[in-house]
Amino acid sequence: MTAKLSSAAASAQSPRAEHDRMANAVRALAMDAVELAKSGHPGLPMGAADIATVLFAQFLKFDPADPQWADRDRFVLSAGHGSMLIYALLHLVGYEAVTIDEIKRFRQIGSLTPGHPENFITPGVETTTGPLGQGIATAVGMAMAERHLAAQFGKDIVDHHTYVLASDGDLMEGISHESIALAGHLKLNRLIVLFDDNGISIDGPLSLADSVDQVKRFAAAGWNASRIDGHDPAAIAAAIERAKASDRPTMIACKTTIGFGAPTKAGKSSSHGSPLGAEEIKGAREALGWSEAPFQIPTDVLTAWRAAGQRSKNARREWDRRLAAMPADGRAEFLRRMSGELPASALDGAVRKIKDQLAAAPKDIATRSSSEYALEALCEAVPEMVGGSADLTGSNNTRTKSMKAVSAADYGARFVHYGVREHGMAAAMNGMALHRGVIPFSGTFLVFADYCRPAIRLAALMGERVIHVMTHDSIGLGEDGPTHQPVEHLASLRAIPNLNVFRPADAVEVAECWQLALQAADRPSVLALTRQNLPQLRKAADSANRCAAGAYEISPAGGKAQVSIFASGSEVAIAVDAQKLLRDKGVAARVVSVPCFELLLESPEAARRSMIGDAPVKVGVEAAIRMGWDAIIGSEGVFVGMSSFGASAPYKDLYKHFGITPEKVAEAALSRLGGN
Ligand SMILES: Cc1ncc(C[n+]2csc(CCOP(=O)(O)OP(=O)(O)O)c2C)c(N)n1
Repeated sequence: MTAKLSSAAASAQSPRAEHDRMANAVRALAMDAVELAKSGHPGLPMGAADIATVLFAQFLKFDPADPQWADRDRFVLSAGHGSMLIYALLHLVGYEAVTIDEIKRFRQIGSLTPGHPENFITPGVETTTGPLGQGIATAVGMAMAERHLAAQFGKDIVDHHTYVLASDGDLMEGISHESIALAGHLKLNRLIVLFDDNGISIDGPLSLADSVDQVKRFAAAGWNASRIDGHDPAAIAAAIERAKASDRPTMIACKTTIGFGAPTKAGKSSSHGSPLGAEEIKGAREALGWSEAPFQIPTDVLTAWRAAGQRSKNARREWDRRLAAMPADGRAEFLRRMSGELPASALDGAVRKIKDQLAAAPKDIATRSSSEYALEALCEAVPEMVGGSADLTGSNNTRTKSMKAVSAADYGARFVHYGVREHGMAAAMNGMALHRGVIPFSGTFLVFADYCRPAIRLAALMGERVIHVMTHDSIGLGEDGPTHQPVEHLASLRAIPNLNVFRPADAVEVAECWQLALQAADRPSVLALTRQNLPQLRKAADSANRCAAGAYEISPAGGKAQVSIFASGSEVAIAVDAQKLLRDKGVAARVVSVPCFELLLESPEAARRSMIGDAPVKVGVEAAIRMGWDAIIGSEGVFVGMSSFGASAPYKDLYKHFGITPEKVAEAALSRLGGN
């Protein structure tokens, strides 16, 4: 415990003493804020304070006056429970919004210092973290976006690092495996992971549950990896220097003591996640030589930290100069992409062209193929779109003809082979979106949404524009059987707030849903698409985006409707056929296509009511479970769909077997009508 020796009196001039006092300021703020809040995690900030101090005071390139500076280094606190570490740092380096009062309001309603870091609340926080493993996986996407944009716009304008502070928990999570493998494969040498190697988690010593040699594990994935003393500032600085010069990503295992400085709790899980208590804090102050009152930072320490905050001013000015010296079009394009603003007229033009072509020559193809057809035009119009697939490229149809594969030799390419790594892919997409300058879209089977879910949930929470193409969206995929046939997935995705789940019915709806997904700058989208062919139901060249309301009448009753049939995706065509059968029986039915529940349920009440209508019988048709449909058809509505897992057979047989046919829909409507 070298920091123990430090005190103002010891040797205020020596760099080591200055480092210790700066790090101790972080420790003190962390233990005092957790104490005041009566909850939180002091152990990690106290243990990792030396690592963070070296990083922020000597290496990290940032401008507290402009947290969004495009070429800043990104810092991801993957172990989000240690949030007081980043709040202390942001306050100390001079992020104006993160005042000492905000530190005192740690974990209180409306504060800038919530329990876990939230990028949409606190300036300087790059991504929401808390679910372990997500941060490091998100950082991989940030590092990918950095390399991609550097390749496209040049290193004069994009040239920064992504630093991650990761804990034992982050590295035990399975997602870390996917992410470090991808980063190693792509040789993301601007990615530097500082592993807070304290050997402690909640249950106690790591030895209870883990014996992985993390250095060997990262090395096996193609990283530089080394072990250092995480309380030795010179060793930390030297390791970061080496990392910056590397041609591969780097992991530095920094051996630390959790709760460093706490007299009885240091090195123990008791310092991990609860206030230390008054006695322990008193002892820690003595051990660290920190005599200040809670939340007091002595002038010399604050001055040193504020100077660290101004360290990148020159780099910032030079970058501004280089940006100004760029050719005007390149500069405008770079700034547009980083702002997240779409090339609106190019996008509108592309969608119009797709719809005109479909009106002229309708396509009875699978919606996954319609999506590929749309993407050919969309990706040309929107150059920030970067596609990908988790090893299902030929099935997801997310690669357009002109897209080359991203590799260590070609970061400027626009298609990512994520490998069989759905979770790592979804988190990397979050990182790309958070970095800005890229709109990531990617593919897997809808049933594997479960493998992506924690990252999709975070995208929704953060309000990030990532677009998941999820094909093979029902029993309609056929022979692969129930392991591959999603049944509950639409409902479970619709349960995530701030996520648009699109299930387009034909090629025209696909183009419209793609447009809506791209335009939703503050939420992620899922496009659920079919494997099987579907008829193109929309033959007219509508200029309006009819899917924008979430639902619309695709086939009117031609009089007062006795039955309203609501359906999504592949079942809309079934509903339209059922409508004909009903008409033959003298029953007027209307068919409403519901490509997006969320947009329908968010629309103004009058519009929603009129779309749902007042036909005495309401029928919902979707080859999935009923959950969620009652919001449209009511609890008395008739639902034709799935109530069990699927089965393995040709898809037409499955639709018959499970009773999702025009005849069954008509029958269900008639029997309810008769019963009324
Ligand atoms: C996915 C996930 N599972 C569980 C948790 C609850 N949790 C918070 S911290 C932690 C482990 C703490 O160990 P470590 O990561 O080594 O952090 P340290 O004890 O060093 O602060 C756990 C299980 C979580 N945040 N995320």
